[in-house]
Amino acid sequence: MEIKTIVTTPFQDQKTGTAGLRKKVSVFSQENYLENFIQSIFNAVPGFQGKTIVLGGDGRYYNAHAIQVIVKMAAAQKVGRIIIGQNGLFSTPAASNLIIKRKAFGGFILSASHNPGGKNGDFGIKFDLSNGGGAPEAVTDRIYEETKKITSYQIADTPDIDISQIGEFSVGETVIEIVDSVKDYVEFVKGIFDFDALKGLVSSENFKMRYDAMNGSTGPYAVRIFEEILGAPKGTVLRGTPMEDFGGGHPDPNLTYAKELVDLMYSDEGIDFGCAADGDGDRNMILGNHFFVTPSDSLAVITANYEKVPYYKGKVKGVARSMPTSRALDDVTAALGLKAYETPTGWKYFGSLMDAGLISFCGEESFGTGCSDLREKDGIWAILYWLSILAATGKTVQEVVQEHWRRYGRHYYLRYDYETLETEDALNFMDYLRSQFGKITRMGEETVKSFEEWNYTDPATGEVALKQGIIVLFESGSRIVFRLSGTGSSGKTLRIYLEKYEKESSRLNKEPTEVIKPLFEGMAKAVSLSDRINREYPTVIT
Ligand code: G16
Repeated sequence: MEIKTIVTTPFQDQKTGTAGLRKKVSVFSQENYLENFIQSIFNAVPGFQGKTIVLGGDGRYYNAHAIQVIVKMAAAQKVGRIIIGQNGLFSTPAASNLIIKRKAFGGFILSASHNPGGKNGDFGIKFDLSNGGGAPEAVTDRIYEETKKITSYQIADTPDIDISQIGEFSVGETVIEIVDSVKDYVEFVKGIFDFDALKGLVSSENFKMRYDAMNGSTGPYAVRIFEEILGAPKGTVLRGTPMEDFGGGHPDPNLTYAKELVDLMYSDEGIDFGCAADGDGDRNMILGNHFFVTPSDSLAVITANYEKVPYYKGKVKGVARSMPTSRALDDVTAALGLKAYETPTGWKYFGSLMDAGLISFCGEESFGTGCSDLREKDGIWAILYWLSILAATGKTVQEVVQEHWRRYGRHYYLRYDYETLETEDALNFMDYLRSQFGKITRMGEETVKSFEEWNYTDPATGEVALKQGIIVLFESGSRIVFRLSGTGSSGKTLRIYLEKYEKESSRLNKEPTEVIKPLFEGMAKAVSLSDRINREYPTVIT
């Protein structure tokens, strides 16, 4: 097998964001763009030779091509073994599980997660380390440095491989192992949850659930777990076929993009439990009948009920949330005497806390929840966890959450996203906010207690991440966070996270929009939001 060295020139825009490199397919399909990035990973992270790696993705457009390129480039590096999901499919948590289980050196996850797919959509690559989690910033910075100075890459001159059949064969010195994408992940969740108890609930005639796979990677996982193993009727899994363009949809499980599921849950069909996962299966949404659980509340409820999942009984010592995630979790950790950690946005920041044994659960307001048994967030894990709570308590989703609010109070919470802003407007706005630290003392009815930049020091590694968001804390306990997204593929996305705490029992069941509105309006006026970002309305409110 001949190994070719191809001369190339660097691209200047291969800096990874919150979760890997995400770009439009048209950007990735420029000559040598993908190859440069992959070679930069090999250059920045020595030691691939002879080792095992995991490779797969969410089935979006460009995955099939990228897999062939990565196989040939990995063969050129004399990687020992490449474990590939059949047809190239792995959900992100399933890939993380395999990296850990097979003690792999790392993994390439091909996904732009919840971003739209197809020829005109996004593609992405995330490099995970041997702990099964996204490479930390120290590593991604090294990769970025390599992308800026790369002059050539190596690639094996060999035909494309067949990834449609389970089995093993070789490309040069590299063994290719095509595996059932679902099997190991099913074993993983079976090791955590009581499948007999879950079967009792899920297969019961009195319980109806729907799982929206959004035509992403989790369809086959959900069919196997919910329909085939737990006995839910056929048709429980909606949009279960993975598609290159996610059926033209936006595979993000929230009230806007999983609208059909939401409509079903708010109809008179009498569905008890609704859930969805995103394109690569790491995000999740939980719904009850006529009821939506915010991701921040979901994390708090999961933590508050950890003794209901026998596997976690007595095991949970600490829990983490990303900074913008509501502080509902903090009430629970304080009451249960658990250690609480606050990290920057992005799952990779939880990894070191897990590696240090500090946390068992973690979550983000962006529909991410997970556990330290993996290093990626995990939609199906969260869904099985919720089903376990329902099975153990015999309560509905709504009853579980409302009981939680009565005990701990409710953190009303909304996130306003302003997508594809002009980069200059967005950056200027953040600088303007900085210029107002200590100057703005009131926003509408609220009195400002503090207004500052949030910087982070990892308690396990001492690593520092600066400027991870701007926080306005009010005397009332309300809070607003501003930050720019690190996952967008064009322009800038401004996220504004608004939170208001309520303990008074008569005010626990209000509409979040109604409760948050004055907080938003007071802020918008105080900082002249629309004028500064040149945008009247948010693109999405979640
Ligand atoms: C967004 C979310 C983050 C999340 C990240 C990656 O980042 O706000 O909480 O960690 O996406 O999520 P996924 O892997 O599901 O794409 P950002 O920087 O756009 O806010």
